[in-house]
Amino acid sequence: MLKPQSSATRELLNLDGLWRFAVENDETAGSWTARVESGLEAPVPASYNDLFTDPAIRDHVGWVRYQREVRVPRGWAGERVFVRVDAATHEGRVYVGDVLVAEHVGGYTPFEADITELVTAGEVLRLTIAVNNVLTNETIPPGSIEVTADGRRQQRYLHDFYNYAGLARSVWLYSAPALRVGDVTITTDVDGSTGLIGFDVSTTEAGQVRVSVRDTTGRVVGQADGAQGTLRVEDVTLWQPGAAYLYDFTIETLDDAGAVTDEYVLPVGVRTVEVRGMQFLINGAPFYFTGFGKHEDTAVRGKGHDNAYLVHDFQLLDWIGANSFRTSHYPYAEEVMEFADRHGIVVIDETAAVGLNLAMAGGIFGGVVKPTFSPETINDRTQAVHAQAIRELVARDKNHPSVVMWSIANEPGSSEAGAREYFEPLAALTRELDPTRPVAFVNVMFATFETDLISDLFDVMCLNRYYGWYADTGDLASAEVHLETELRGWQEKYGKPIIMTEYGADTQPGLHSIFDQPWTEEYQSAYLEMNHRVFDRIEAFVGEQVWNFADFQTSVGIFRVDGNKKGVFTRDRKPKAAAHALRARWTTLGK
Ligand code: BDP
Repeated sequence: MLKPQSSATRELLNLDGLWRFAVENDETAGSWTARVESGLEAPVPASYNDLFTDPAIRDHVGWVRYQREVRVPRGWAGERVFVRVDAATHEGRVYVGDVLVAEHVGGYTPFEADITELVTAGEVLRLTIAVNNVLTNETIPPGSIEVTADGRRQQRYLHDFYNYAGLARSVWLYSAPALRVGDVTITTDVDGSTGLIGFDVSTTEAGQVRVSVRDTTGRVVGQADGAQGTLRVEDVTLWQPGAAYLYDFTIETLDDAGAVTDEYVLPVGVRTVEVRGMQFLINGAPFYFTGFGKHEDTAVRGKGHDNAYLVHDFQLLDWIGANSFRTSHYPYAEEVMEFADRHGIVVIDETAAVGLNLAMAGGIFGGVVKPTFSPETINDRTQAVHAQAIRELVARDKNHPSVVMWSIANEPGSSEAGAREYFEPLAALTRELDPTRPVAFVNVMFATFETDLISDLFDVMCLNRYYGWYADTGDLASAEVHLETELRGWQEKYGKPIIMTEYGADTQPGLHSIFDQPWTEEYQSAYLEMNHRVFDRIEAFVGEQVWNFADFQTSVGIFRVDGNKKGVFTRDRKPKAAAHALRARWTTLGK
C-alpha cells in the first residue's frame, strides 16, 4: 500500500489537530455519525488514554469516536479523493457524512477509502472515525474481557505494554488521478559495481508505465518503459548500515495519448541481505546488530507519533553506537521507517503478534494456565487474522531498505502442542510475500533448543533471555554459566545465526550498590557486561538488542513500578549508567 504523497499529480491534506471526541458506552444508542456533543476534544495523533483525568476514559473498553469537519480543496474537482488513516488502534470505522466508507481490524497498519462519490470539491464534509480498543482471543495481539466484581468491563491482555488506543498516527485526505500508480514492489541486487533495481508496478486502470532513477544530485541514472523490469545503475552507491544512500525512483503512468496522468516518487536504497551459514550478510559483508527493542511510548501521548521524539531517539541511537532496532511489538509509524531509511539504521520489522503465550501469561501474571493453541484460545480464526497482519505489514514496508528481516511474532508458546501447525503456514506465507528477506520469530526463554517446536522454519534464531533477571536473579555467576550452556545448545542444534533480541534488567535510576543488587544502576551495567562476555564467546552470534531502549508504560501489576523500567534511558530519555557502558562497547565494537 503506497504512502500518500504530494507530487505533480497528487495533493495531500493533513488532518492532524484537535478533533471532537467521545467515549461510547452503548454501541446501539443513537447514530455514530451524529454530531459529537461530549464537549471533549482529543489531539490526533495521540493515544487518548493519558489525556483526560477521568479514569473511566483511561480504562474504557470499547468504542470511542473522533469527529471533525473538513473542507475538500476546491482544486480537487475531477480528481479521485481518498481518506487515509495511518492507524486506528485496534479497529476503525470511517464515516463520511452518514456513510460508512471503511472498516479495518488491526491497530498498527494503515487503511483508506475512495470517497470521490461522496464529496464535492470546495465543500465541507463531516468525518467521523470510530475506534475500538477491544482485544479478544481472535485479535492480534490477543486479550480477553473480564467483568469486575462491581460490574465493569476490564480488558486483560498478555503483553507487557499498556493497551494504548485511539488515533495515534496521522489522518489524511488526498487526491489522485483515476489512472495512477496502484502499487510497486522494488527488489535490489548488486552485480559488481552495478546496482540492479527490479520493479513491478501495478496501475489502477489500463495505461502505460515509465520509470526513471535519479541520484541525489538529480541526475538520471536509469530509465525504462513498462510496468516490470530491472534497471541497471552503473557505479552504484549502496545503501549501507550507517551510510544510507537513496535514489529517487519515479514512476509515471501515461494514457493512450501518451500524456502523463500520475507521478509517484519512491526513495530506493540498493542493498542485499542474506543469511549464509551462521552469518547475517548485508551487501555481502557480515553484519552485527547492536541496538534495542523499542516501543512507541511517551508520557501523555502514549503511542502517539511525535517527530521530536523520533529525531531525539535516533540521535540517542547514534550517540550510543546502536546500528539497529526491532519494532517490538508492532509495526511502527511509517515516518519511523522512512527516517531509518534516510539515516542508515537497520530494522527488524515485527507484527503485533505478541502474547500468543497463555501458559506464560498464566504463570507470570497470575492467571489460569490454559493451552495457547486450542479452539477456545489461539485458534484458526486468530491464525487468519495473524496472516492478514503479516500481509499488511509486508505490503506497507516491503520497499524500505532499512528493513532487513521480518519478525512474525514475539514470544509465542513455541514449545506447546499446536505451535507448529499454527506457525508453519505463516512462515511460508511470509516467504511467499517476500522471498528477499530472512524471516524470524522471537523465542521466549521457556522454549529452549530442546523443547521449541518451530525454530527450524526460520532463518535466524532471535532469542529473548533474562538470565540474571527472571532466572538466577542477582546471581550473575550462575547466570553466565546457564546462558552460555543454552546458547551453545542453539548453535550446535541449528547452526544458524543468533541474535539476542531481548536481554535486560529493570533499573530504578538513582539506586546504587557495590553488590549485585537488582534494580540498581550498577546491576544493569554488570548484567549487560555478563551477557556481552558470553555473546563474544559464541561464534553464531550476529547481534545484541537490549531490552529496552527506554522505560515504558505497562498495565498495573506487582512486577511493574509505573511501567517497565528496563530502559537504558528513562521514559523522558535521560541516560542511566548502563547507557555509558553500552556506548563504550558499541562505539568500539569491531574497531
Ligand atoms: C519479554 C517481552 C517484553 C517484556 C519483557 C520484560 O517480550 O515485551 O517487556 O519480557 O519482561 O517477555 O521486561
